[in-house]
Amino acid sequence: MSIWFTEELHPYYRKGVRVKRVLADEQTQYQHLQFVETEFFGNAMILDGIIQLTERDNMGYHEMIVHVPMLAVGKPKRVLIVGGGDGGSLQQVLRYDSVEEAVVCELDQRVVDLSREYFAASFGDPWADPRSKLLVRDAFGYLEENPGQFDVIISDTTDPIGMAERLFSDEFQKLVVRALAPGGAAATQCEQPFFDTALIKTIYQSAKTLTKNPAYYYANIPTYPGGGIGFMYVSDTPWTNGLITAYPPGENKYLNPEIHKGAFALPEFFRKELYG
Ligand code: SPD
Repeated sequence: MSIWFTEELHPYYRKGVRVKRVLADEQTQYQHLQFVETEFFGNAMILDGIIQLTERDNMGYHEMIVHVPMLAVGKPKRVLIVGGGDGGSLQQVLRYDSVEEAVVCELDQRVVDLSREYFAASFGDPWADPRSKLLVRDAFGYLEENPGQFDVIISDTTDPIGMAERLFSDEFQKLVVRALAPGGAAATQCEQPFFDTALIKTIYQSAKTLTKNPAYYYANIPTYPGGGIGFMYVSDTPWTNGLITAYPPGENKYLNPEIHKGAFALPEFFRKELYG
């Protein structure tokens, strides 16, 4: 049997992947959680009807959201991942020998449990690393309690719908910047230039009032709307510092020096909108 899964994040745009079989389908305390085996993209996790990641194309997302701020900072020791219960960002963070602690603040334990099962072939078990610390709780309170604590903060979130909407607020961004150590850097999942221009602009303008060198960058991920997604880099430290930092041990599948630089090049309509 083979079926199409179609996603409609925006009311005017749809995309689909062919699914071989459903691996898990449950309503957790927070959301509708599904794992499917797809025809081309390997296993995929779907939350409330929206594809979060697939085994085949997640590397563009996880390598870019993690390594851009990590390389800019140089030798990050303490890292916080907000969301990220699938373990993909954690796996990339743990490649750095300098990392002493990687805290993951994930609300939904079931996302962690089922990802450990269905993404084991891709991510191994990053949770077993003694530097990993899983906190099953809301990130707002944790950020409030930890000012100046983290060299890097990665907001590996879902889309700004329902309970995730406030992770795209000014209030959240202020807490993230406040939780950074001096010279620290944050990267946050920041949607799609064509579909979410106004939201991205608001987030950039807020980042600009909080830090000296925010910038937007982009990665190609075929299973996301529009074929890709962007990130907001938020820091006093320029992202360009990362261009001269050696990569951590392990293999990059997406990032290379040209991609790193090119990711910050924006289409003219969007560059004007964002930077004026
Ligand atoms: N429109 C889909 C955006 C998904 C962003 N979250 C991905 C989580 C991967 N760790």
